[in-house]
Amino acid sequence: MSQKPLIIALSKGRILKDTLPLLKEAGIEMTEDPSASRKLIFDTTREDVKIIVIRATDVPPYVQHGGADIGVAGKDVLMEHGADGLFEPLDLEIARCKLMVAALKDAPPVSGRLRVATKFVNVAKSYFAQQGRQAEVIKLYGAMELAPLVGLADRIVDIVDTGNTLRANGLEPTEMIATISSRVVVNRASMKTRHGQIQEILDQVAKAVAARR
Ligand code: PRT
Ligand code: MG
Repeated sequence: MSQKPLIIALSKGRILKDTLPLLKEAGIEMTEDPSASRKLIFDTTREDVKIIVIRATDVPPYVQHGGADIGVAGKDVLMEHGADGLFEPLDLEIARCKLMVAALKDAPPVSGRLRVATKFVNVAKSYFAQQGRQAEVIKLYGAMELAPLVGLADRIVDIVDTGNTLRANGLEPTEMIATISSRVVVNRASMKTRHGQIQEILDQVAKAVAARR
């Protein structure tokens, strides 16, 4: 049977590092070290599976539009992108962190319109709207922590793990939006047309996740 290979999308960094041991339990191992290569598509020990390595924020659109059948993405990235065209069948319980609002330490409450800097524009807008708070959301692509220091924003919405990055910049978390971990997402059409192949992988990975608890 020479069906086209199943494509799994992972992002460089902690998701790749923490997902590979789980995929190994499904008999899927990369045959080449991706950090030592400029390639973007990689063979695995399973002839019917390839792995692509892309930006974290590109995983949802790749899977949604069928560039990959399966992907792994942080819940933060999925919340920001939206769930259109994606199944989210499995929590891998890796790359855990929190999505939080933060402010300058001991910042006074803001009356009226809050200026919020973040790369999570959709999440921030809906969070403040839900609370009936007026917010002007400023889209940034990095160094969110800087924005309150230079008066660009009153608050930021960002990922917090240890809190060291906030502390190092004189900031503190003020509100928790969501607890985050990485999820498996599956293209809706692939889930139907390649159900057996995908479900088998999901079952084996789920077992590996459970075994670590
Ligand atoms: O770096 P790039 O722009 O390519 O993409 P990315 O930053 O989204 O990728 P990556 O690999 O950094 O993160 C992938 C996923 O890991 C995120 O989508 C989260 O779901 C999850 N994750 C877990 C984290 C962290 N922990 C984390 N600590 N993502 C980012 N951070 C950063 C955070 O942005 C902040 O700058 O680390 C800093 C905070 O860490 P502490 O420990 O100082 O609080
Ligand atoms: Mg990063």
